[in-house]
Amino acid sequence: MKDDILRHLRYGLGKDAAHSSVYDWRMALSRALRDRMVDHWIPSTQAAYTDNSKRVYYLSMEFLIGRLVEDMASNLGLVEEARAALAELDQDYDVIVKDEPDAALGNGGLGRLAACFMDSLATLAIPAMGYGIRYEHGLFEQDFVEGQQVERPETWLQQDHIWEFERPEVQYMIRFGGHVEHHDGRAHWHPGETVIATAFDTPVIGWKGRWGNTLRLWAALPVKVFDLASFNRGDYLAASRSESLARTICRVLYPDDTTETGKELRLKQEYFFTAASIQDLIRRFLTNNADIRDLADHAAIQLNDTHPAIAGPELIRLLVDDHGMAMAEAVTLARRCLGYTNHTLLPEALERWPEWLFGRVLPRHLEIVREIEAEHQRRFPDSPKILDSGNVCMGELAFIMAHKVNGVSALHTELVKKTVFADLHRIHPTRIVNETNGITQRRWLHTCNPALSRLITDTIGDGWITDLDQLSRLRAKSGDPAFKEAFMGAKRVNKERLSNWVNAHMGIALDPDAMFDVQIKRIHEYKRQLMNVLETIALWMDMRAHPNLDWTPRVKIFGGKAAPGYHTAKEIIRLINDVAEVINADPATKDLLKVVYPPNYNVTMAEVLIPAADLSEQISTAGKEASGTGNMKFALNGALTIGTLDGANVEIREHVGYENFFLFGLTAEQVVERRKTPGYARAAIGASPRLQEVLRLIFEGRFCPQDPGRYHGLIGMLYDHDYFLVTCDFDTYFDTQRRADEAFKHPRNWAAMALTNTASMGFFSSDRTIRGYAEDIWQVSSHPGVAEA
Ligand code: 26V
Repeated sequence: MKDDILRHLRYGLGKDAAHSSVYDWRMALSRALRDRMVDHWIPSTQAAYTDNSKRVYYLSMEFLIGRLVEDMASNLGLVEEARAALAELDQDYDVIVKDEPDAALGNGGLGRLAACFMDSLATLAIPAMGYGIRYEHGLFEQDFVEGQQVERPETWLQQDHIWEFERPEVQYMIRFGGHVEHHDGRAHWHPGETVIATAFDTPVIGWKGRWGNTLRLWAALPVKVFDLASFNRGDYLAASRSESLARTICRVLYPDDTTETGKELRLKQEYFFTAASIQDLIRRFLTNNADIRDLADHAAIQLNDTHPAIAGPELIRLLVDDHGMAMAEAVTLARRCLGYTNHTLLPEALERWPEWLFGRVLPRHLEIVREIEAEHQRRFPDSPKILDSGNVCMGELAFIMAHKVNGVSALHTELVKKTVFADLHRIHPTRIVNETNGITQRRWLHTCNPALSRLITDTIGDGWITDLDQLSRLRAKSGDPAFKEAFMGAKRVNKERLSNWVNAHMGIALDPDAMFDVQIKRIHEYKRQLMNVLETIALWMDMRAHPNLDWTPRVKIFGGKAAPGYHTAKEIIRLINDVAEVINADPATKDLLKVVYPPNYNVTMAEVLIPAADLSEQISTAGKEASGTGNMKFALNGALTIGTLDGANVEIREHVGYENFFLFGLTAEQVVERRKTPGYARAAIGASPRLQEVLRLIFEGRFCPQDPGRYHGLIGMLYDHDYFLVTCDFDTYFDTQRRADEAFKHPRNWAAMALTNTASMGFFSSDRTIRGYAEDIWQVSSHPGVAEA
């Protein structure tokens, strides 16, 4: 390893050891690791090819992979070797891995799930390919200026991204616009513009290198670099038109995960990567197989939400227009290949494209959608429509074109059946299935929490790394004082690590003995960060009013970004920061309460925050959070959850035991009922002197004396349009927090609850989720694996 690092330093980077920066060392280490990855990757790829295995194609607009060096070293079992080699070269492994930028090609849960799935697919040796977009700029970076979110472009590709291999030989023409002619019994699409999709491949190696898959991200190239004829005619814009479309299409990740944008560029991004992926998988199929009618026996295509839902019409287009298949047969074959995962019930996040826009960008696809619609309406006259009120409804399209549709938690799947797809579920009663989300324990325990990981392995061996159910053997230890002490010792190490980080980066001194209470996720009204900050204020007021009570010291930690155009979410961010400033400066509560909101929350920050948490905030309005996956990461790392009966919280609580979970709040059904009661928010506020007091304080400008009216809009909203029922759940939330305070005063008891959480999380491994998809949706099996290189 040492020789390899030095060789890469010299011949890959043109540097000698004496004059190398941390960046140079990181590049050299990464290349040395990459060589070893390739030795597992190529045999896997070859084996899948020679065996003509059925492959999974996971189509996703987002892959939130984060840093890779540690993950790769860990999956290859090379962490200690790399550390030792670098030490001999007078370099610190931990410093070097922290130099890596975080690849943020996703917004949140949906993108991170895709990354966890890639890890599990490789570990389970299921031949698979992830397909997505190689954005030039990932999710924006967040700064706070006077407490307000400011966005800066993210620039991960300004450094060499050495994990990827450019594949200039893999290119597909992607066409847009123009018109369609029908003659010779065929459709002929004459596009208005064309770009080239070209591939960049990143190997994804599973545990101990038993198998390797590929994450293939598409970038766009112009068909003509420059149109000299137009330029010479003086038409300078036309001369670079193709270049400018190619440059914009992969330029930036859309940072808004709720509001329907209706932006043409987003539709083009979706079609661009989907069309390239479908062409690519058909080409791969045809190198090994003669009859396109066998495609479904070799390709399972999974749509990560509706973003790639154009895959249905695109596949049909290729089958009919290029392979001469009859339309009805093509629809049936496409359906046998396709599965669709729904990740949200929020109506504003369900994609709908104005028909005129859709037809302008994809005229042939609009014809095909009409045929799919006509065929479905003929068979099921009372079916909901894909083409509805001048829109193309991508949810209905994905549902009708998939042989299986899945929700991401038990509760969410039931709600999918009862709400968004109730009518389609009646027509196709066996199509909807549940695959509760999961997380990879390799990144979210083994790598991010070395202290706890070591303790677990010393206690039960390392089988849990690929079989998380083995953690249940820790349950017997909940009465073992020595083990509980060691368990809380690991937590303590992580809390100190976080305290040092907060002190260094924000100048706030934390007490590692305080309860670390963490809410990290995108800022959304339905996730109710607002309720958390209101509770923080209420607690602070109580502490000031009764200084001699036996308070449990708390650190309230927030993290998360708001979509740049989401005004209310940005106000909530500002309020948290304003409240933090006032509370952190209060001498009366300085040993009891701190509020910390580090800017630019991302995967890397999560890896530090989650292992250090005592309490995990999962407090969404019931019925709104499809699953959540952060909730699983916290519980796995021994945090207790305070939460509502929403998403996967329901199943987490079943697994860890009701007594080890702080439950509060209205149920999904009660939420629906309560909204029908006129004036429900004013009634809830009227019944809660504590909430009145908190709202009064904010309204009077206690947290922004220089601009006292700053939050009048936000408070007014709570009185009159509290759609997410912050006011209704506030009192029970406050009381439940006090129960958590009480429990935290009994460390041995708390330790037993915390370790029971860890011990009960086997079910929430993404390995289990992927096995579920493989059996219920994809009909694929694990490969025996390749010999270790
Ligand atoms: C929607 C849109 C709408 C148009 C603009 C761009 C864009 C980007 C993403 C989305 C979908 C957001 C859906 C989502 O992220 N759902 C989350 O999925 C997680 C994984 O299943 C789940 O744990 C979370 O509860 C759910 O909110």
